[in-house]
Amino acid sequence: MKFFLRYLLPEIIALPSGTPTSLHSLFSSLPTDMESAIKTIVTTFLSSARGKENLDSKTFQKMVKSQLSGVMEDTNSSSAIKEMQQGLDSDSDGKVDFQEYLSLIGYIANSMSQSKSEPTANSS
Ligand SMILES: [Ca+2]
Repeated sequence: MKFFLRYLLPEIIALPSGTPTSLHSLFSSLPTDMESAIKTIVTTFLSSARGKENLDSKTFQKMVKSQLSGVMEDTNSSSAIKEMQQGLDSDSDGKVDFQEYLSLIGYIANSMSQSKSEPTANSS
């Protein structure tokens, strides 16, 4: 499970090459909940993409249906997922790359935080 750190870190933060990174040893001990969550987000993308850089339409459909049906409505509707994919597709190549996938995660996280912090108006 260490490989993806090596794979991603140089792109996210430019570490001087050859620097032994303390971040690297982070995952040799038990990960925290947050680390596990981030790891899951990354590995879900990587395993869905199966070695490719993008999720094609079909793969994205499958991933959303199998992974996000608990937090999102309409995951049983292929056209709704297609529509969402088009909304995420910032470079309009018809596929979902890692950044676009992260936008989806961000969107979901944002929705979750709002639904938790906003008092339910009708309940008072
Ligand atoms: Ca794209």
